[in-house]
Amino acid sequence: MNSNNDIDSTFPPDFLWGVATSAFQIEGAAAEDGKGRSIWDDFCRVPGAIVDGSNGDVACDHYHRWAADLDMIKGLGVDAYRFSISWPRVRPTGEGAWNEAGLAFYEKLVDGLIERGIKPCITLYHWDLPSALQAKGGWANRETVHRFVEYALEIGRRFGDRAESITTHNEPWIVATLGHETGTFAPGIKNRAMAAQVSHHLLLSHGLALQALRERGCKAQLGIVLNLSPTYPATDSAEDHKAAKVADAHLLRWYLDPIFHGRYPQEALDDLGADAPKVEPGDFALIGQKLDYLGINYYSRSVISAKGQWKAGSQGHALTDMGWEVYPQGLTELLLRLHRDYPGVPLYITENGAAFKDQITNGLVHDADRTRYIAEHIEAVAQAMKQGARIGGYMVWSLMDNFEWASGYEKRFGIVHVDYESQARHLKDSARWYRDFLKRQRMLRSGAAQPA
Ligand code: GCO
Repeated sequence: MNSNNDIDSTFPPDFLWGVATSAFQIEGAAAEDGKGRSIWDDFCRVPGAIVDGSNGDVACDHYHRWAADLDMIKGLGVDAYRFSISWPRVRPTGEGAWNEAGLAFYEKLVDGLIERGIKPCITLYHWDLPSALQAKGGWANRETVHRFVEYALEIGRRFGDRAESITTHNEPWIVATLGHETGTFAPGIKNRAMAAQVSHHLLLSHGLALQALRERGCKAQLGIVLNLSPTYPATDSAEDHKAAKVADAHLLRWYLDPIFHGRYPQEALDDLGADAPKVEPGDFALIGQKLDYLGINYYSRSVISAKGQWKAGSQGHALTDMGWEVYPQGLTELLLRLHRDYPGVPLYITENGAAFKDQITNGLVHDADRTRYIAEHIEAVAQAMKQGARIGGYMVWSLMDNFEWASGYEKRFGIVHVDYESQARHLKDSARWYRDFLKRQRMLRSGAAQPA
C-alpha cells in the first residue's frame, strides 16, 4: 500500500464487498406502524445510560428515507448491504401476531436492494429484543430461545428466497457481557451468572434457528457474526500470558468452541466457577450446526495485563475516537488463526471501520484517518488470503453515521456523514475512496486494466 492508500492486491471475482448498518442504529420511527418497544428504547430512558442522553426515536430516519439511502448505497458500487431486522417492528411483543406494516418495510427494502443489483444480507438479532420478552426474563429465560426460532422461521419464510444470507446473531458476546455483566448496554443488568446463561441461550437459539431454517429449505446462506478481538499479553511475563489466555477463552473461544468443537473452553469454565451456565443434555449438538459462513467483526486487538495496567496506545499505535488501537496486523493474525483452528468455514469480515472526529465544511469531510484505516484493513485481509485463509467478503462499518449505542450520536463511524438536524447525507472522502477502490477492483477483475 502506498501513501494514496492504493491497494495492489486483486480480490477474487466473487468476493463480496459491502457496507453494514443495524436497525436500531439507523431506522428511527420507534413507535410507527405498530412497532413494539425494544430493550434499547427502554435503556435509552435510563438516566445516564447514553452519554449524550439521546435515543433511537429518529436516528437517521432511514425508515422514511430508505429509497434515497438505497440509491446512495448503489452509488458506492458495493455488491451487498448488511442490515438487521427489528424484531419488535415485525412482531411487537415478540410473540403472537405478526405486524404486516412492519414486515412491509423490509419487503420494500429487500426488493429495493435487488432492483438495484445489491445483495441483501439480513441479521436477525442486532440487540433490540422486544421489551415484552424482557419482561418475561429476556435471554435469561430459555423460552426466549423458542420465540427467536419462530421469528427466524417467519423471516426465512418471507425473505429466505431473496436474501443472500441470514445471520442469526450479531456479536452475542456484547449481548451477554455488556448487557448482563457490566450492564453498560441494554438491558443494563449486572450479574455474571446470568450473563453466562444468556450467552448459552443465544448460542442455543442460533443452533435451533439454523436447524429449523434448513429443515424448511431456506435458500439463503446461514451463519453467525462474532466480535473477535484477538488478545495479546501486555508483557512477556507468565502472568500476562496466562491472563491473555483466559481472556481469549472468554472473548473468542467461548463462542467458537461450542459451535465448532461442542464444548465451552475449560479456562473460561474454571474462571466462572459457580457462575458457569446450566447446559441441558443435547444442547451442544444443537449449537454445533454447520455454518455456511462465519462473520467476523474486527475493530482492534485486546491487550491483556494481569494487573490491568495496560494503556491503549502505549506501544505507539494510533487510537480511534473510541480510544481503540489501530492494529490491522491483528486482523491478518486472527484470520490465519481461525483458518487453522476452525477450518472449513468461509470467513467474511462483516464489520470493520472506525470512529474519528470529523469536520464537515461545505459538504466535504476529509477523513484521511478513516480512509487509511479501511485501506490498511483491506490490505490485512489480502495478506491473510495470500497465506491461505478463505475469505468471502468485506463490509465497512458503517454506511453512515448513526446511533453508537451508549455513546449516542457523539461517535461517528460512517463513510457517509449525517447531519442529524437536516438528515442530509454527504459522502466523506472515505466513501469516495471505497467507491473508487471498488471500481478499480472491478476493472482488474474484468482484465480491463493491468495492476499498477
Ligand atoms: C457491533 C456493532 C455496531 C457498532 C460498531 C462500533 O456489531 O459492534 O454492530 O453496532 O456500532 O461495532 O462500535
